[in-house]
Formats: sequence, C-alpha cells, structure tokens
Amino acid sequence: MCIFCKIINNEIPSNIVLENKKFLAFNDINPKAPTHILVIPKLHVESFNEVTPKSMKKMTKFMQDVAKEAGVEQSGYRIITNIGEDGGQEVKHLHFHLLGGAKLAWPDL
Ligand code: IU
Repeated sequence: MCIFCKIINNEIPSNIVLENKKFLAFNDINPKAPTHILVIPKLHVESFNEVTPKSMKKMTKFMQDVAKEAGVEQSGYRIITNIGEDGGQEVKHLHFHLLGGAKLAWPDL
C-alpha cells in the first residue's frame, strides 16, 4: 500500500486540516512555505494524468475550502501538482500542494 493510502487509513499519523468522504488535506511533513498542505483523493489515483473532469470538479471545491480553512484565501496561495519524473513527483498518489502564508518565489529550472 502506498504511503498516502496508509495516511488515509490512519496507519500513519498526519496533521489533518480538512477531510470529507472523498478527500483529505493534511500538513506536509517537510513544509516549503508557512502554509504547505497536501490535498489527496481517498481513492488511489497515481497522478493528474489519471484524473477525470468529474472528480476534479469536486476536488476543486474541496481545495477552495482548504484554502479558506487555512486562512490563505484572501492573502493568496499557490496550488501545484507534480506529475511523473520530470515533474518531480516522489509519491505516486495524486496530491496537490497548497502553499501560502508568504510571498512565494517562482522556482528556477
Ligand atoms: P512530490 O510532489 O511527490 O514531490 O511531493 C511529495 C510530498 O509529500 C513532499 O512535499 C513531502 O514532504 C510530502 N510527504 C509528507 O508530507 N509525508 C510523508 O510521509 C511523505 C512525503 I513519504
């Protein structure tokens, strides 16, 4: 079972920000910004390549709720998903990084 599936199953503890039947948002263990939350579907999906427009519709609303819950909705934030090798995806379970709480720099190549 993948590490994020273990977090979903409570086999590994996480610091939960928001949760519903389909999605989980928890604090990244190695934050790159004052707010660094990972948003994942509870159903194992490898990456953004596999998502459907229907599931993204619900996930989009959930991410908006996470931004509100984290208190960054008005100050601004960034959502990133890394895909595959060149994208730098380390965990092969779809996740969106929600970063905020500071003025974010744009990463160099
Ligand atoms: P990436 O897009 O696959 O590179 O992001 C994986 C993220 O998952 C990365 O920011 C890690 O710090 C984070 N993470 C975590 O929060 N908890 C874990 O147990 C593991 C990785 I493994």
